[in-house]
Amino acid sequence: MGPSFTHAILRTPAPNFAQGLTTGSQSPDYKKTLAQHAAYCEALKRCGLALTILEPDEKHPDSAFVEDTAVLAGDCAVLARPGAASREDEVAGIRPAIERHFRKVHEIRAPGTLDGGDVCEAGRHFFIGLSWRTNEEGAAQLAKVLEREGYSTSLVDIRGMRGVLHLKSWLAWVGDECLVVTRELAGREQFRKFERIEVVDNEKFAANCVLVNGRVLVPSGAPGLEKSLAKLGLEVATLDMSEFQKMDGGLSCLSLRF
Ligand code: CIR
Repeated sequence: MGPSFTHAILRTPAPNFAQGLTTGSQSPDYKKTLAQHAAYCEALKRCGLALTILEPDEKHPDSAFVEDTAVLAGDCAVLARPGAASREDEVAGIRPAIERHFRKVHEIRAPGTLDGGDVCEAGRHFFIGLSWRTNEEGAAQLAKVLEREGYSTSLVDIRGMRGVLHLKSWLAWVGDECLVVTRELAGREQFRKFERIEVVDNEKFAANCVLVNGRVLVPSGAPGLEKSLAKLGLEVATLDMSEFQKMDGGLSCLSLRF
């Protein structure tokens, strides 16, 4: 079992979406980006969520990746402090929507940095990634808030690893005690108590999948993972994420779910 969500916050990609940060060399097509975003919104609605879709923000080409701006835990929200300078002010843009829904709103403060993509909820436990975006101070501030709220936390250092932006690029929780994880991370001590579905190397991008009200949203092109999830009795819905992947973004990054 996983959490039951009623809402999600998203932001429509701006026309200059292709000017965001990326390690890739292919430029996303804007029309296709919008179509994929619309399909993603529809998928969330089919999972029973009411959506708040914020206006495109051309000042911040990466702002469709709303997940990086906050961490949500029960009735408590923590505004993040993104580690990339070009994304820092995205938090001011998400704050009103968060404050509308959450009574308790905390924030990560300098010199801490933290991207929501580095934070993976797994029931009453949170894995917090240390990455080139999330530093030790940011992770410690978040852990303190979460522990006060009754969650346990553990740190997962991914700083020395090639080809991974955020912890959740390579890790997802799909309910109960089960994680989806890449080969590189599967052996980490922090995941020892969990059942692990390891994605094969050519489906690595699909480790960023999302459990929403009993259904797992998976990027298309990962038949192996789809099969493994189906074996666990999980319903799977696939979504074409190609244009977001060109900007190093995964499926989870496009929404804040609560
Ligand atoms: C960035 O580099 O910040 C964006 N282009 C992609 C962010 C993806 N977010 C995520 O994985 N949580």
